[in-house]
Amino acid sequence: MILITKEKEGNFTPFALPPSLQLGSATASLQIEGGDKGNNWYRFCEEGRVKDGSHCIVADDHWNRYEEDIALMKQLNHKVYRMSIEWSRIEPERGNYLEAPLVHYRKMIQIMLEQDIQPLVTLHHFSEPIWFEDMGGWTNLESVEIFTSFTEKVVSFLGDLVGEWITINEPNVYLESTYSSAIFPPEKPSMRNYFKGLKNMAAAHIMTYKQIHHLRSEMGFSSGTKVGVAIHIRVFDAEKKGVLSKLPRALLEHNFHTIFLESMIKGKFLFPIGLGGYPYGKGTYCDFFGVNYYSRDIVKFTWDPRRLFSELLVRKEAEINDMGWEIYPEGLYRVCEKYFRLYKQPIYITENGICDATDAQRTAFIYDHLKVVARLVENGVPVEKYYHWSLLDNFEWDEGLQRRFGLIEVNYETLTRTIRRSGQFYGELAKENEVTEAMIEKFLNQ
Ligand code: IFM
Repeated sequence: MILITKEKEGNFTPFALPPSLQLGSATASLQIEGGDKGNNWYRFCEEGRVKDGSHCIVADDHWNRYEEDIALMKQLNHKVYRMSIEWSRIEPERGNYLEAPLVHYRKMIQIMLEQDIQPLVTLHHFSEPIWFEDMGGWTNLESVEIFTSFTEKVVSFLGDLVGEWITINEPNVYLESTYSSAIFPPEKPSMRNYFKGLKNMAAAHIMTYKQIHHLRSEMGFSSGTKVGVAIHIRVFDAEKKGVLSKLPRALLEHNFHTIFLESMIKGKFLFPIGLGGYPYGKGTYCDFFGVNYYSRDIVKFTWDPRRLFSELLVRKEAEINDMGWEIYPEGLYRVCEKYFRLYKQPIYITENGICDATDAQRTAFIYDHLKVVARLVENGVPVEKYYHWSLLDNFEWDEGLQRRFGLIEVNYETLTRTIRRSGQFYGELAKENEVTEAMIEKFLNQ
């Protein structure tokens, strides 16, 4: 059953995707691989802290089933795929690097390339070795050097196959969830640590940006190296017009978006992680603008400094997904248009997707968001790649396995994969590069 609101029914019209746009999907190692006990999320699960009581130790068993999963990507006509490397597999103890897992990732990537699927590889996607968390994680100044060494190992081993890298995924969500709302391990709230972590993550990003370019050019690649970060960008709209609503909105904008973007793209460290200077030199430390877009929040003033004087609400009449997030495709337009104007970089939509267990909303979600992408490109905003989150249902961090983001459904008892109707739609769209009347009849108007 497709859940289409009355206003929407019959409003679907054909459209073409820009010929240069490449479609695919995204995942993260911890959320799909299973089998690794050296990371901090394994410990979090062992301590029974996941909301639905589920565990990441098996997840989708992608570590063993990656060939089947790559075949599914191919079936869905992927041109690109975003994946991540599980740090604790490579460096289970500080300074002790293992080659076998790198060989495994290499094989995985080789199979993808044989299928003409171009990888974009993330080096840090939330999970990290237990020893790293225990030394204070990103709040420890040593984290910069440690992460740079890890990056060197990985890129030296895989850099001949992979030209496109994301250093850190959603540093803003990582820090917010670790130190502000503290729903991620080690669940110790501290705004001081939020900013300490941010300063080190920004430094690590700049160092590894330079390092990846250096390593690839030493390997003889004079072009094709693209390095960036994937920032989670939300639309924050003030609840009311007055200053009491505008102020917390502006604060959030600054602390959740601007400080991250300015430091990681331009090298500019704004207050409170700096005074607007460039401690690592003025430059451009991203080759694309990586945006993870999901939703918007309405910001309401509240007398609570620990919450940065803001409370996040959802518009009353909004259509929401299973997580309660507003479905707001126009936000993707607003975000890409705004940041292209500011940073003038090609855009990769490194994540965009919906939590929808019954698959009632996902097809229309894909239709609406890709239509926005087509409009952006038509209006001169260069969106080059779109990675749907996610290929498969997976382990949604503190929410556990109950949350369903996949184009492909995973049965957690049998680990069987089944392409959802929305996945079929996405696959057809990727093949045809357009939404046709026939596709609208088949997938949307029923
Ligand atoms: O599952 C996460 C992903 O790891 C990071 N971005 C948001 C997704 C959905 O919550």
